[in-house]
Order: sequence, then C-alpha cells, then structure tokens
Amino acid sequence: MTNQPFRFRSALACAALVLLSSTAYGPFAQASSFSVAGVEVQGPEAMATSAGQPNGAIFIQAISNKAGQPDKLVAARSPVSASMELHNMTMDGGVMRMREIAGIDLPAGGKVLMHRGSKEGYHLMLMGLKKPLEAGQVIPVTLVFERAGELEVKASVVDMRAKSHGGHHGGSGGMHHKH
Ligand SMILES: [Cu+2]
Repeated sequence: MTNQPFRFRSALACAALVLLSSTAYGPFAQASSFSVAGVEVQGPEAMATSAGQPNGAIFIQAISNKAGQPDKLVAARSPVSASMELHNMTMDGGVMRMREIAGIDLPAGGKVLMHRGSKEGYHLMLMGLKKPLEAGQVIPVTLVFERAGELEVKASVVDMRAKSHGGHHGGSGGMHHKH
C-alpha cells in the first residue's frame, strides 16, 4: 500500500476509516429508532473524530421501509457540519472504491443495512465538521426521504477509532503518509 497513486488517497482514507470501524463492530447500545410515514431508522451512530479531522462518518443499523411504496434516502443534513453526503464503499476485485451517491433505494417492504461493515458499505458523511465529535455526544441528523419526507434522528457518537485518526477525504491528518 505504499505506492498508491495520489488520486486514490482520499477515497482510501475514507475506505480505511470504514474498514477500520468494521473491525470494531460491536453490539449497538440500545438501538434507538425513529420513524416517519412507514420508514423506520434504527440505531444511527456517528464516529468520534479527532481535532483537525475535517469530516465524520455516520452508520445506521438499518432503515426499513414498511410502506407499500418504494422510497429513497436522497439527502441528509446536520447542524454539526457544513454539509452531508451519502457514500458507499465497495470492494472491486480487491480494490476499495468509494463514491458519493445520489440516493439509497428503499424497496417497498424492504430493509437496507447501513451498519459498519455492511456489504454495500453505505454510510453518511458529515462534511466540514464545526467541532470534533466526542464519544457520548448525541447529534441531530435530518434524513430526507423522497416519499416519506424529512425525519430528524439522534445519532450517538461512539469512539471506534482504535489507532486511526483518519483524515477523511483529503484531510491533513490522513491514514496515508506522503512519500
Ligand atoms: Cu465516506
């Protein structure tokens, strides 16, 4: 991993953050749940960050669509960051690929897993944190669904960093050192 082309650095930093957190996957402390118009969001969690880390990641245990029609998570926002993005990270022939996505489909009657280490690698990014996220905090996040509308959930901040201080998406304190 010492010769990564520069253009992959930010994607890898994100993927590394996601993978590292999956190794520390544990039981959810009291999976809180929130719902609106048949869409139920269970166990949203934000990862603690270090000072200077520009962005943070949020995982969700599951989003269930109990309505009779398909829906889609199309956006998110939180007062703790300048903006938010929906991301996924996949392994493609042993290569980590990470991208911003426009939405996450929620089939009618279906359930989408967005926990740490989930197959699709779905997560939400807090872009431009105003201050570091500390374990024990609870932050409000508004999820925007195409059909069900807006839902404010409370994400608990958990510390899963192990030895990572991952500078996500081109941050200065990155996982990858300059050579
Ligand atoms: Cu990301």
